[in-house]
Amino acid sequence: MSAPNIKKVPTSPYKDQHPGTSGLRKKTRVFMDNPGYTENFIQSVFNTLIGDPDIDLSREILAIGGDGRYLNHEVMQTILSMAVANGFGEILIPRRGLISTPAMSAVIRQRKALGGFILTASHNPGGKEGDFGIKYNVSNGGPAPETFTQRIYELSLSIDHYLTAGDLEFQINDETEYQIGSTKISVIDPFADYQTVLEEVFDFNKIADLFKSGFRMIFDGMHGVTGIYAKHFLEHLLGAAEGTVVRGESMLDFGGIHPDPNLVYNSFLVDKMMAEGAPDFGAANDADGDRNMIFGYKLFVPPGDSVAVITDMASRCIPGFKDGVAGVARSMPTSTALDRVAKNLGIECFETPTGWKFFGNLMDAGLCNICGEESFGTGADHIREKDGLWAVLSWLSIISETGKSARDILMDHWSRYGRSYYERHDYEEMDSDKANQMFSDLKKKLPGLKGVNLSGQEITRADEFRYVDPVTKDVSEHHGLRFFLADGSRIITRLSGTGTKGATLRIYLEQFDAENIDQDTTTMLKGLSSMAINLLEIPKYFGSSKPSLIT
Ligand code: VG1
Ligand code: CO
Repeated sequence: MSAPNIKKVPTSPYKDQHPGTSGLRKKTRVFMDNPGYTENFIQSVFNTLIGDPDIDLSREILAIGGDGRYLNHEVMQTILSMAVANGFGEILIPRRGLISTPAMSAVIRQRKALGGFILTASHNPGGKEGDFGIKYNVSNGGPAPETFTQRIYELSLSIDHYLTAGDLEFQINDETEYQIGSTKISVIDPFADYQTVLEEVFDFNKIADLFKSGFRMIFDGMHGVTGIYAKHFLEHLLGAAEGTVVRGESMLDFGGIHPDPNLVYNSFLVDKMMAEGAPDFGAANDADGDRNMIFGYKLFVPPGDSVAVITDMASRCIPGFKDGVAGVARSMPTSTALDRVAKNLGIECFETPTGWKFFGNLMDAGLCNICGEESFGTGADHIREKDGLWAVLSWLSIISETGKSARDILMDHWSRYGRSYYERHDYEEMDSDKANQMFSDLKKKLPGLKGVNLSGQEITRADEFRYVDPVTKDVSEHHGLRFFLADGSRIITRLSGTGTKGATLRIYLEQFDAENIDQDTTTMLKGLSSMAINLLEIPKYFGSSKPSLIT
């Protein structure tokens, strides 16, 4: 193509472009119906980069890809044109513009890119009436840290123009390289870099032997982007039977399903794995492939336990950890199962705010290698994102090395360490004013709650979680209210930063039992759940006390 015709387009700011827990997420229509909405945000990211005196875009590489949801293609073309106009040296595009969040993290790291856009609203539904989103990841491959997202937001409030090379239609379907003006466009393989980093961690031959022995699994791609990865890795490279991957084709609206792998939104897999004659192992990923749900035969493995088991078994079963695990981290509301393993291994367990962006500094500094979140996120320092496929390969490695079933592995774990019964109760699409009122009322009550008796149990501590990054010393505040009870149980509440309608209140419940390890979670947590409803006065603010989602 010839030299691009660069245009400076006047625009006026939108006031709501504050990236949340992970990226900017809105209803798809917000991106479609508001002129310049996408362009303003993208230019604000570029302006944040340009504002750094050490950065010269003409010497930098930018990666762009997405989870295949509605608008993926259009926004991809918009960003390409803007990246050319802003003078990037090279732009990397995965074939057909499709890439998972973990694979994008690998691309950025392996190719030393300055950063990358991932077009996804992650586990949120897609389609014209669903959600769209844009994540920006920085040069370590991880989500932009808070200081960076804050700067994007500030610049978005005063933006007055953006640069574009116009309505060019970029060829992104086949692997190729071409030049537009001074920018090189490289359409790349979406698997290669990711495969390189995974092969450094896992023994693929060993996992292949497991499948050769007749081991059966089911992988549910939920019509997001991970289906193509699961087919490539599990069926083609590791020899899992054809048909192992179900709902594997990427679809614009994910076939109408809510691509969030939990017990409610993925009842499809629950039904398959809880049935007589179920396969030995089951897993699902969310739309952009960073979340995972794991099942053994007729057994759900809770995410907080999954990361604890993987950490406990890593040095024995996963070659990348043969020298041991340096440290681990979990988000504050996540179950303390991981803390007990860390204690046993004699390593540190860091407690961070919710969102993967807080793990990056710890990993970069070599302080931790394995991380987990209660929201079905598990991962390690081979990249800087949570990684659904990594969790699956970790379990397959443990199963193949120990020769035990996932069920026996989890039961052994609980009998050695005890079990944290754990549940998250969500109240979705609530009135935002009422939710904010509830939080401000509760915060005022915090100092007086210590020693208060709650249905027979004393509150031993009540506070608001505040995080000081051990590496940068950056302080991050308002990350949830915590209530600790005399028997060690915890009630935690915070507002979601990924919703796109009203407020979503999350209540996290955790109760430890050293001996009774095979009880029903809901029954075990009944008492704690009603204590939480009373303590937080849910009916007073929201009318009903019934959560809309329990995971
Ligand atoms: C939720 C989860 C959080 C996760 C985030 C992004 O955030 O609770 O643990 O990191 O989603 O996940 P919030 O603020 O709604 O609670 V993903 O897979 O959507 O990028
Ligand atoms: Co996701």
